[in-house]
Amino acid sequence: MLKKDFLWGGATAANQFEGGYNEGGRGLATSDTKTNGSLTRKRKHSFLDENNQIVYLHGSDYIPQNYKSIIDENMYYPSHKAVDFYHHYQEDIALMAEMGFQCFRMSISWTRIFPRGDEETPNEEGLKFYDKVFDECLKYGIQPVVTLNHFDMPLYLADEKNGWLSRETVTYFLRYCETVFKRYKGKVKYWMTFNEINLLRGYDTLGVHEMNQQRYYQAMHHIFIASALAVKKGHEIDSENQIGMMLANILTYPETCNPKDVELELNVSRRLKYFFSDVQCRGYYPSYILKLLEREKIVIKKEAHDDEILKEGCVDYIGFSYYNSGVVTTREDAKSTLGNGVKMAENPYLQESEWKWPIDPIGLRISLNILWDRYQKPLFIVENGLGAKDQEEADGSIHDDYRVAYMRDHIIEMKKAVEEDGVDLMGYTPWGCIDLVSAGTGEMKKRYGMVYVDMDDEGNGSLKRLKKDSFYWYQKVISSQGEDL
Ligand code: P53
Repeated sequence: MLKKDFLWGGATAANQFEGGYNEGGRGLATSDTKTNGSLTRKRKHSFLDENNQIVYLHGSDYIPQNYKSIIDENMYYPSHKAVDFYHHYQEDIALMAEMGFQCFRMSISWTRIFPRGDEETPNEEGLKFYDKVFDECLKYGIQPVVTLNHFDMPLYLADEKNGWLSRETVTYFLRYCETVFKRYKGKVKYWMTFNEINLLRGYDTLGVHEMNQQRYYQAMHHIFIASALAVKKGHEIDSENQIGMMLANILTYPETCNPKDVELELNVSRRLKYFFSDVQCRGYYPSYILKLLEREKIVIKKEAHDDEILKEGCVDYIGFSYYNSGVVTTREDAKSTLGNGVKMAENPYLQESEWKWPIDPIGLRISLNILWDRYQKPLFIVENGLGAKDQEEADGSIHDDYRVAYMRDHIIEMKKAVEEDGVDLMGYTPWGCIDLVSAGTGEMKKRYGMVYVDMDDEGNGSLKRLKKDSFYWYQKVISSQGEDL
């Protein structure tokens, strides 16, 4: 059995869910300058190659954008309205409660609290909004699980201060964290610092216009320091706080037993994932990265106490997303690449989603075991799910048996990791429990939810909420503590 206080729930992020982008005194965030469709598709999933060129997983016809704070009236920006949780939070939280949620993962929009980022005092109206949201959750016994930074930052800090390249940003981020830790003390106990810290690359997440390897590692150093300081501060303010990291756990397999493939997979998984969890869980840079920096002649500018800060700011738990696995190969003729010269192969044993993400439930059990073996820290599956198109029937029902099948298979493997392997697992929050905007593509039709939201890719629709078949299924799963699948 899963433990008694296992947290069942669902997950969202402000810029994909909340909307109300210019209400309540909120300032612009980098995510507010992201249009939908192909532009964003090409800006995501990037990787730096040996020549400091950014390689995009979804294609090479990237249109360079060197934009500054410009919102073009003729373009559609999905984050502006998103699915309007800002005005629907009561209805949405009631739906979560009806499913039996014990927790709700969401992010705070930094610019709701500090509209430019560098103010001395926070925006009271922004703070009030989250008071209302948390109170609404607690009314139903739902624990908020809060990501402090989910794929955006104040536009002002990006454009005027060079984003995370600047040490100043650490100070501003800390001011924001301290403000919300104090304000929501007693209401929020579970936190995460940076969403998918290992996928931060673009302007939207790092706030850096022109990126190269040197800059990337410097910006990431600042993020590691900011996260560690936030963990320390959060513990000082409330010793009850549980503050985790958040890793995009993309599992990689070697294509064959050729030791060269196996060695490649080791190196890829270190650079893609374990570098980040090693720093945040162990409190220091791993040797393989120090050697890499040395070889590449990358010098990170550190301040005197940075090494101590990293040591003292280790996370309490590992939150991670798990959607799929990938295969890496040394075969020259393999066609797709992961960037960095790494070639990818197809996995003949797995089916793919409509968006070509391989579906691999066993990979979830493997991932849980790898992370548990490596760190011995509690784990929390804070994202998982199937992005798929849904069809609304004439009577308003939505038969998403494909989503139920995906979640069932993953929950089965998750339970094996707990019950048969003894992994310490805190909870499970499937992604986009109420339909929201896709991070990778800006689309609405790539839906993850158990609640349907009537809106299309251009933002048209009534925003009405409908319960899908998966809603009733998940309700049953939660009430049976994962036994009735
Ligand atoms: P979308 C890539 C790979 C794994 C997770 O993704 C990823 C991404 C970014 O696209 O992001 C996480 O919306 C992220 C969420 C995101 C979700 O996965 O592209 O934390 O913000 O929406 C699903 O289908």
